[in-house]
Amino acid sequence: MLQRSLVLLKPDCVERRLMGQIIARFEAKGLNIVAMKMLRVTPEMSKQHYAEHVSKPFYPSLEQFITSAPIVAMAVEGLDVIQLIRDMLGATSGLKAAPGTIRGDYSSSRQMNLVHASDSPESAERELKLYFADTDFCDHDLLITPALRATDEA
Ligand code: 3AN
Repeated sequence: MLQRSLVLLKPDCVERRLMGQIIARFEAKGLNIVAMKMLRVTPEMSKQHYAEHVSKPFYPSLEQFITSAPIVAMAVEGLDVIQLIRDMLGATSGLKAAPGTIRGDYSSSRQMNLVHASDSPESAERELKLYFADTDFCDHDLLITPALRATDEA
């Protein structure tokens, strides 16, 4: 099924100048970036984004981190892309993420794990609205789509 996922290149990714390498992995996989912006997450946005974690003991540290420097937000489109990107990222902690995954290759931390991606269609819908207005999306069919998958794979 064609889906969209909210992907964040977190402050550690921006600070470590790994943005290009991470984006390149999504592009090489054949995924389609349909919206993108750099921004600073505010404490209010953090509380909305991490609503499930707000009452947990580690939340203050998480908020401090995610608001500490700019991030890059992207809407990434592709077939079954929500689970696919989670698989590309690997386990939450870079120490546990399998080699070959983005976190497994570039992170050694649970907090500084470089990239966030939506974990379900419901999360994706909620999170995309937090970062993007309807007018931010650039819908376009890539000319190379026929080279990426068969027409009956949609
Ligand atoms: P993912 O980014 O893989 O969806 P989440 O949403 O479970 O992972 O966690 C988001 C962030 O919350 C993590 N990157 C980490 O900074 C923090 N976090 C999650 N679980 C814990 C925990 N048990 N102890 C400390 N921090 C945590």
